[in-house]
Amino acid sequence: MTLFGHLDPYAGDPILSLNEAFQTDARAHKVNLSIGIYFDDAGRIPVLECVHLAEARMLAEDGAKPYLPMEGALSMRAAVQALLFGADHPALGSGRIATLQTVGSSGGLKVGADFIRRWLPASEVWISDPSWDNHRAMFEGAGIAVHSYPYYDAAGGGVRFDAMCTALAALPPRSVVLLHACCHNPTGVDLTHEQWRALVPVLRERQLLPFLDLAYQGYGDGIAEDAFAPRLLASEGLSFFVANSFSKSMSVYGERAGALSVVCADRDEAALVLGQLKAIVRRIYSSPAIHAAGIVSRVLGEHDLRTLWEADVAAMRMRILAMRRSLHAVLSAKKPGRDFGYFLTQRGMFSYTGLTAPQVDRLREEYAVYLVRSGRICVAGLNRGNVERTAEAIAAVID
Ligand code: KET
Repeated sequence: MTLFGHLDPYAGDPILSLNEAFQTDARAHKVNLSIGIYFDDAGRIPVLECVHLAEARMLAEDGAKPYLPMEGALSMRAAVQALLFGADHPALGSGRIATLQTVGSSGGLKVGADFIRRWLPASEVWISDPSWDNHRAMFEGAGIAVHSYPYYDAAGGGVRFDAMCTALAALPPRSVVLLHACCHNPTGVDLTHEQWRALVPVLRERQLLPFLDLAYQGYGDGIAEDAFAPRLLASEGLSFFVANSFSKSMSVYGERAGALSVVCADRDEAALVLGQLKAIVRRIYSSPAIHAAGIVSRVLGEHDLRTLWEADVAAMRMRILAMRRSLHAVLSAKKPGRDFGYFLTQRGMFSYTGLTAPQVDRLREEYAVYLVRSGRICVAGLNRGNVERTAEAIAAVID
């Protein structure tokens, strides 16, 4: 009897393992639409100039690298609050937001999940149908039951908003509702401003606890525009969580830069919440990364870097839109009579193509085009050199 012989073999992660498989594919013409990473027109992960300059300034200072506090760097936490809610938002002045720097927004989701398990033990979590695969895994991993609410309308391509509200209105009080603040993953289909506004009374009347995931800020309509949901919920006086990421918006995936903010009833409650979030962090990873904090606080806080960043985010968003138009044009020409309008209306990095798992397998095996088996494509993996070929491959596998 060995100690570990009884382990189940790991089946792999639907996104990360596919991305690993892509790396080992020897075909030169391979196309990676699997993972939510922004690639530039040359197919590279860009190093944004603002990030490069922030790092150069940090190096020039030759600073020591102490442990950060459990809650992360104060400069980053303050900058995150202003970014998410707007510097003038009354919720900032009232001190009712507890924000901590986390290990990516994944860290924020995990810390939030552990907090919910500990302090709201009767609460269960509802995620959209469909959602990012890891949402279910993370909350279940924290010992919380996870359910789903109606979201994507496969027939019409929009949101099943009435069904969603009806389902949420029937939940037990204090249920946690996971909502994508912008650029819904995997569908690219977001709530409109009117729908967000209509959701507020449902959340309030049922005393639900919204948990916003804001991983793609700037890829939808703009940096401030994509923060519409947290700003609205804070203005409406709701209490909620928001986990946000800089992985995509600053192209710093491996730095693990993210944050968790909890909007509370008042300053005293926020202090209580922050204290317990710190206790949770201490038990998982003790404190977050100082390099991530240095990058984010500088890019957000130093005027010249901020200006560069905003221009870069706009350029990344526009390039994705151009790829959406190219994909739409080639597919519409190849398959007349079929409606590919969803490529143009879906927002952010992802499009939900409706491709079936066998079609996805054919794309990978015969055409070296990688996408997750749900039919989600990362549009940011397309560029002027591969978009036509990719569209032709998609056209070839759909009947
Ligand atoms: N939330 C969502 C909705 C999300 O898509 C990701 C990453 C994260 C959180 C995690 O981000 P981070 O701040 O880096 O911890 N999504 C892409 C990569 C992944 O699956 O990890 C993806 O969906 O491809």
